[in-house]
Amino acid sequence: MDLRTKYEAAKTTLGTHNQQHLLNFWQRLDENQQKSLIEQINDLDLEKIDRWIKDVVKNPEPLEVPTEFDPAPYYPALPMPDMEQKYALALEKGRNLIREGKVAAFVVAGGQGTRLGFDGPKGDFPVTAVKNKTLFRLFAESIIAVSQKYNAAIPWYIMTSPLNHLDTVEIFKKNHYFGLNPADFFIFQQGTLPNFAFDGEILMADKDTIAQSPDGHGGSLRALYRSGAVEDMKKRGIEYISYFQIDNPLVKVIDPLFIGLHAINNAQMSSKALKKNSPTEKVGNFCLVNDRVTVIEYSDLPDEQANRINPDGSLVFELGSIAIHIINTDFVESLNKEGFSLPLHKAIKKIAHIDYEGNQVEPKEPNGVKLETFVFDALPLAEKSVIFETLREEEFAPVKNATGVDSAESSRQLQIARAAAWLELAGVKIPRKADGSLDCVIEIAPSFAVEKEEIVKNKNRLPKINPGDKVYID
Ligand code: UD2
Repeated sequence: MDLRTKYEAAKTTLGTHNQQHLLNFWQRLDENQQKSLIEQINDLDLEKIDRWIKDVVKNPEPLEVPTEFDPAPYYPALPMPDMEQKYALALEKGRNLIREGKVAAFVVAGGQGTRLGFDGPKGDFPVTAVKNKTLFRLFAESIIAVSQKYNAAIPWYIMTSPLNHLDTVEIFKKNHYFGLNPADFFIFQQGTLPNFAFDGEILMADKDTIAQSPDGHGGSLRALYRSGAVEDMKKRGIEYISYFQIDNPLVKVIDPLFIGLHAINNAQMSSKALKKNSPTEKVGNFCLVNDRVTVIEYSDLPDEQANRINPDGSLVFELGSIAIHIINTDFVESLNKEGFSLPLHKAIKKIAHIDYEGNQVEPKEPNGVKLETFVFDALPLAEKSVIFETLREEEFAPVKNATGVDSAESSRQLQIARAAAWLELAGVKIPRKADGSLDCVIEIAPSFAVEKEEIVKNKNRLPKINPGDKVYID
């Protein structure tokens, strides 16, 4: 089909879906721009988009919130005495699966990091307390450490988005993959979804470019499949995907106990959870809806439910999601083969675009809708799903904001506190000020320990720490 014919066909189709304005500047585009725009238009599923506009973009209450739900059962961070044997079995199982090369690491790193105010992929943000290692370097070193410990390859899959893909590839190349074997490194892009004005018109970012944004971390489930990552995993014999976010330097990238609990329960997708620090903390809540594990967003959990208290004083809905999952490769494959879809969440945003005259508009107020899918919405699609509690001080120190809560500084303090707690376990005296706060800065390299048990094992190699010291242990 020549370009003219393609244009005519697109014009007719767009006309029937009230989106003909996408071609407003056709005459002013050169041939390459015209080709690119036609490709973008042909990639739009306009039938689906019509439904999204009606059901989500223009609908003030797009998502149905379940009305009947219970708290979800979970495995506590520390086993009750009657469960100790099960935990021991699970740990052994997890370790064996890693040893057998059946586990891969997977980070979602397609987000924009706008809140952090960092210009570049968030993975390139320096986070550690002494060496200022970036998130990418820290995770790479953790993967290498686990891989050496178990004498097994642990491939690392990284999802980016069109916003940061090329920069991310460049960072890894420039840094020689931070010591990883490039053969065990697989990077791919997530999908995008068009941005809408409130009336449902698709916005144009430029005369030849449709305004689009990444399709949310839920897009990872499709992108893993479409990119060939799942096929690559199957070739390697990877059965379990250890999913984490780019923003949490304390995450146990590969956690044998979590993997083992998931595996011995024959689960398809499992989650780590934290006890919330307040009834309305801004994290998703783990619930059971129709017997399936479901995350209900904090904004959707009615206050009277959020505040419900058990007889022992604990919260009924006490568990929050911190976006750490184990997902079976087979589960991702079967979702895609069955043509699954996740609910679309809408975010009302300021979206830069061009107007009908082609002038750039930088809105001061929200002017449109971005759509996203969330990975935890796949949990109810799993027949079996395990929740494993982890401890905040052990595994959660996200870097999200420039200052204050969940900032680089708060994360750094939490990283130092965990390092200090690990050393204290091994009998090291940690200098503290009169008010009890730490009087030293400590960073433990993943090559030295990725779990506290390794610190205890390497006791004899630990330094003495004096007040005011800055110590890097590797
Ligand atoms: C997420 C969870 C929240 C809690 C918290 C823990 C949602 C809606 N909320 O909040 O419940 O678990 O994390 O830290 O998820 N990403 C992509 N592509 C996208 C969008 C995001 O790869 O299109 C990645 C992003 O790079 C990051 C992660 O997903 O690694 C989380 O994204 P976020 O910063 O938007 O999530 P947040 O902090 O709102």
